[in-house]
Amino acid sequence: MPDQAVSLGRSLAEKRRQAGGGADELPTLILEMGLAAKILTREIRRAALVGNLGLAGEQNPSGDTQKKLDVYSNGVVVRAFTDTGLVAAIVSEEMEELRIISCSPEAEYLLCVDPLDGSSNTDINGAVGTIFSFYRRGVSGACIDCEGELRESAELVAAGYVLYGPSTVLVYNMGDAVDAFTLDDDVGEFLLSHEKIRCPDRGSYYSANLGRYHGWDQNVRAYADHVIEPDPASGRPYSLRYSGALAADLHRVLLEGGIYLYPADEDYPEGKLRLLYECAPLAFVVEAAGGRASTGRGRVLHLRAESPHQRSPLAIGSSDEVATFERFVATRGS
Ligand code: AFP
Repeated sequence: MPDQAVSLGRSLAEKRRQAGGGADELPTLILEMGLAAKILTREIRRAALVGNLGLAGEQNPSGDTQKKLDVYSNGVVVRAFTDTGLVAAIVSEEMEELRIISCSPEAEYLLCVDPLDGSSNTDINGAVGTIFSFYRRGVSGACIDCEGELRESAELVAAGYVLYGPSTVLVYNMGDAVDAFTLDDDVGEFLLSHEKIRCPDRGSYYSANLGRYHGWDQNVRAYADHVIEPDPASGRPYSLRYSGALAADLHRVLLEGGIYLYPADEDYPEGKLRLLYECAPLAFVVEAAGGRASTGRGRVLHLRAESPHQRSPLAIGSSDEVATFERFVATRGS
């Protein structure tokens, strides 16, 4: 460990000091997410030994059968943020309705979360994640009206993800820069490992479920054909990387460049991924790192959520790669 290790807590305290102190509670919320991530790290690692793998039996609001770890993770996150007194309501992949937590004036934030992203990977010891975002409420001290509280994505104030892989990494943006903290198991702290991350403008990885190729629009299929067409001058063919966990695939693209795609298809005419707790939070991170996040036809962060589990197509990653995808979508018709 370097002598000058910077913990998540110290880094957040420094950011709060630089912002002049004040009542902004975002650092407290990010720190709380860090605590939830430590608990989830422990549970994910020992799940096979304590009977916590496999199905729980219930379906979530998106129609996916919940894993035991989905249910556990949702419980950990909801309890963590209920206790802060700062969160008015939570939208979670694992809960049908927006959950009202507090109507007090201090409860200024709305949390949108996918507690365990990529849960099909749990039983095979693959990478999984937690994706989160915080919106500041327009009105405080009044009880929440479910639809009215779904803020425009552009009004996000902080977002990030936790990736549970060979190590646990927490990546977040509070509106200034994208930093990553890696959990040091021995110290028990998230320590700064990647500061002010910049997403490369170009990259030669692409990430998509090619099994859905025949359900895509011809323009999307043309793009998928384009990236594997050999053209050494432009770095093609690109290499395919797809794990089934958005947080893991996104992390590669953020650090090494490339593009992650989940376009609309015959089964998912609006796209499969959920706007509030998958697309928008990652768009907020990637754009702050100089990348781009698009539906194929416009910025993800310009979308307004009309319902908690609204879906959206997503193309995210290096700015040039996503711009090329948008050109295919725009010029080839659909
Ligand atoms: P959940 O496990 O949270 O439902 O997330 C899975 C996911 O939304 C995203 O993480 C993956 O990239 C994508 O779906 C995988 O979908 P396919 O199985 O259709 O490729």
